[in-house]
Amino acid sequence: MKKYFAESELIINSDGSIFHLHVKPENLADKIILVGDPGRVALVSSHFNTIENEVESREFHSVTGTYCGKRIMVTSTGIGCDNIDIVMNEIDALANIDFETRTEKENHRQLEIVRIGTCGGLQMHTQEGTFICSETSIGFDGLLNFYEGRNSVCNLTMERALLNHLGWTGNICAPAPYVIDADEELVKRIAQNDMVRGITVACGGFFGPQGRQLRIPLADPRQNEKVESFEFNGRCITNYEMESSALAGLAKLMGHKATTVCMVIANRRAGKANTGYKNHIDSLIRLVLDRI
Ligand code: R1P
Ligand code: URA
Repeated sequence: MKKYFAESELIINSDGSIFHLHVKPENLADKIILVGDPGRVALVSSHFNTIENEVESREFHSVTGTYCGKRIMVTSTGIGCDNIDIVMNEIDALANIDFETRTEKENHRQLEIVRIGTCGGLQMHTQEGTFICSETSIGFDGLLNFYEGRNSVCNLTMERALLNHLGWTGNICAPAPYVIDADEELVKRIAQNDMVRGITVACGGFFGPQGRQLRIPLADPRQNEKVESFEFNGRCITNYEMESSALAGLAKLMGHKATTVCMVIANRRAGKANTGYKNHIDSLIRLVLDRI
């Protein structure tokens, strides 16, 4: 018998839309662009040729439309992996659960999801303005550990190598970092030859978890030095942001294709940041719209 999703587990608003996003099943597109900043939704949808739906609730702002004949939905997630848990579960429910019967649909619908964000660069070749496509994401956030299939989708050898390299024990590594490879075909198509293909660490915070110390000391003052020097099969960690791990992990568990592309706005090695990035991120948006 098919599993029935109770009202408390799958919350549907009275207008038939999903609880947080307020999107209805008919407005979900197969191609989805996620952005952190709700203001970035207007930038993405300004390139759309037609718009069929626009809805806003809390930090979640969604626009569905078409770009060069492709039906795309752009949604803002706000900051952090906790919000990615909400957005991924709700878009997957919109795609794969029948809201009338509250049961899973017969045929799986696969979505293609690209997150466009900003990040901190960790290597000399990831200076401000560089576009990085995450081939692999490392979660310092712990979210995926709450899902049963975590070990079946993670790169456990790389996880162990990273933990040994960091030398973390006790509270700082509980839960341990998880390592997830993005969809290979999607990375190839989105990154092409003009983006760095990187290993991205997604952190559960912008300051301490990214080794940024202001007034209070860090548990591991050498964190960034260790993260920057980690090597696995000739690859190094390129950037820090705050969502790509949960996105890559949940997409794998749910059977969707996903990756993250970010523009570097701060290079941690050089100690430099650029807050005037709004125009340059538009070039990244155009590349993704053409390639998704
Ligand atoms: C922190 O400033 C935020 O910027 C990055 C981080 O992942 C975090 O969400 O991405 P967005 O620019 O997409 O928000
Ligand atoms: N976003 C992050 O999460 N970190 C940075 O350093 C810059 C943008």
